[in-house]
Amino acid sequence: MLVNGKWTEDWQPVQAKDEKGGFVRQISSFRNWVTPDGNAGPTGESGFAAEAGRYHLYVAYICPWASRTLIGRKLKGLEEVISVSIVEPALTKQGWRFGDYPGATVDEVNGATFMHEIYTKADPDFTGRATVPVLWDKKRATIVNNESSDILRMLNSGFGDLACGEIDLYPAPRRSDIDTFNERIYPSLNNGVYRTGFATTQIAYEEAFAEVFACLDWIEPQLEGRNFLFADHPTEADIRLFVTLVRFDVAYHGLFKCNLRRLSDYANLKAFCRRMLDWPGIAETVNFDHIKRGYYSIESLNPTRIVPAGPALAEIF
Ligand SMILES: N[C@@H](CCC(=O)N[C@@H](CS)C(=O)NCC(=O)O)C(=O)O
Repeated sequence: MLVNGKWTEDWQPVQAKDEKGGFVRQISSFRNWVTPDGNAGPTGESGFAAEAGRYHLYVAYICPWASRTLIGRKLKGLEEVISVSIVEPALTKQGWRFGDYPGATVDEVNGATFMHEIYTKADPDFTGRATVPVLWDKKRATIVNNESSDILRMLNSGFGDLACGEIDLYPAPRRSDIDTFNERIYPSLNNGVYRTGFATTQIAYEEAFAEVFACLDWIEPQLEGRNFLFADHPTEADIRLFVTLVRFDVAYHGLFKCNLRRLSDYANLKAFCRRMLDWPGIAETVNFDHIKRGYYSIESLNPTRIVPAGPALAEIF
């Protein structure tokens, strides 16, 4: 991670934990918003007006948080408006790296080799982990925002007429349902699988494990007879659910020891994932090779870094 702008330590040993050995995720630190007129959003400062070609997304295919933003960019038809760089799947001693691994890209905007260079470009004294996703402003040469839930929401409404208006990811009549759903699944499922996988005590592991499966059991009947959670098309809630479910059997079940059941044992959740994958644009954001290789290269959980041979996406969904 970076300390006062200097890359100081290996990524692996420095996952933060609480007094019970539970995994603690870093709070995102850049919280500005792109808005149609450049006025300030709910947090941060003003001056980030929607413009084609001005903003750039830094993502990893392995990462569920970054994948939220890749899906949002597709569903809102913003591919020509916002450019993208994709890091290689395996974290290096210096964090995420750009390069020529199949499916990854170089950084054509800043010419960086490592993601941490993007953070120090924005703030030469930055302290923290150099996480993805990052929304970068080419004009002001700074990070607009590095919190995926903010970025997903600004992709929906911050780009005004530049975005496709056909799909509203946060429809007004269902906002409180979507918020309630998001708040329920973030700690217990989206971050719950990480709390399970990175627990350093038995008790922290078992608590997180129980929450993961209680949450899946709670969602399964909600999808009975429904294509999507709150509309006849995917909303934020579906995106935030999908990015965790699609990684479940291939990464979380094995590596993170979330193994009470497989995702594919849940008929409605599995069918939901298939529908999401069939929605135009979504399957292109799912790179199973990156997901597998990325998770299984986490040395603290898999010292041999052997990547399991199975299962393939088509075998699960
Ligand atoms: N709050 C962030 C979390 C992002 C995050 O934790 N990304 C992980 C990848 S899945 C990362 O970049 N980790 C690198 C590190 O921790 O050094 C968000 O939702 O945008």
